[in-house]
Amino acid sequence: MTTTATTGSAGTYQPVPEDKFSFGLWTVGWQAVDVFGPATRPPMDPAYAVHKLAELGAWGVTFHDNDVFEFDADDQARDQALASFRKALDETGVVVPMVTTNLFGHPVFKDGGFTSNDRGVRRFALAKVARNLDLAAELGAKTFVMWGGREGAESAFAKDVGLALDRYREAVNRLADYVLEQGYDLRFAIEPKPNEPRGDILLPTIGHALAFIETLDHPEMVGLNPEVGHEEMAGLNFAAGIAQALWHGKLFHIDLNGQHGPRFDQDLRFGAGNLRGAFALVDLLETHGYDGPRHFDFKPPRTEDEAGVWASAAGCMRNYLVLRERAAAFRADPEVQAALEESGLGTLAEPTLAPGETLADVRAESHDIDTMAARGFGFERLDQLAMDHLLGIGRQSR
Ligand SMILES: [Mn+2]
Repeated sequence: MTTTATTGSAGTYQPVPEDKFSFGLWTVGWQAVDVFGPATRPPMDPAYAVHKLAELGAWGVTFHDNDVFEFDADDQARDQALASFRKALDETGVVVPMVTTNLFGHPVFKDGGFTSNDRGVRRFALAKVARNLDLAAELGAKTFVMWGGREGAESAFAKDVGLALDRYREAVNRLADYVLEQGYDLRFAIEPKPNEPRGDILLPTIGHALAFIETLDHPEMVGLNPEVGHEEMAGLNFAAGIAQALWHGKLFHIDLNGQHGPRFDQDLRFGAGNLRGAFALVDLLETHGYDGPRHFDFKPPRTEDEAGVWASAAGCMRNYLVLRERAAAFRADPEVQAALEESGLGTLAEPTLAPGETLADVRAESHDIDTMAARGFGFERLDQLAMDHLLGIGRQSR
């Protein structure tokens, strides 16, 4: 490792492996092809990306199968590409916490993988994922992400959503069976997204995916990999969605990036876009026991050369560390603690009925409605304190 774990990152915003920052190969390696124009950057060798990420202080790297070897690679080409990648992992100490499969790039997947209307495509998709599960287990990954970007439709009449969900469930069930048969220490994480590339994607939000997971044969093996931008594209509050995912015990992994509200998937670096949302998210992750990877799934904009790519990647980690520091200062501030007390938040932990009480007891008591109705909760003051801390205005200067 080029960074030292002993100095820690406090005050310097220099990431260390203990911060558990990880990046997809497809993020820094994105050649910036978009709908309106070709690549603006040359391809990046995965081994080179691993070395550069290690220099920046990253702990882990993640990938789709075809980020490392071509879709049509023969066994020899696949082995060669993997050998080069593994060598870089060994040389740097960078780990592979998560692996995922590309079921969206090749034209064969134009109507999806697990839910294509073509049964042959569905069978091929399962085979491709199973082979990639073997690789994930070999590399020590603990999480296997499923982003079904092409699982969906452009028109209501192209897809029977119920039948498609049957096939989605069948696929996840069979793959979970395979993981159990092989004895792999792997869990699945479904990544919701409302649209793009399909007009409408199946399992579009955290809520849809949570409900789907409960219908599986092995729901305990399947959780979520929510992405900031994907929920915000749907106009939803990401931190609130993450709080519910944590409440269900389903936050297996997370994709951190930035987004300016409902529009195309921007994949900005973490902290760009909705900064207040990012602050709330970091505060939540750091105070509610999430100990998984802090994984960045962003795309350095098309305007950037390679130096800009690394600046963007470094910015993701720096912004997380700054927000983590600000969130800790917010929580430690006595004025904040007083405002939290005034807000009544602490009493939300108290069951509404005391042990042994019944609804009849509640109905029989006299309720002081006028006093309760007149009460202020002080949420604006609390939120302004949060804003002050986010803006770096300490207690002393207030
Ligand atoms: Mn995205």
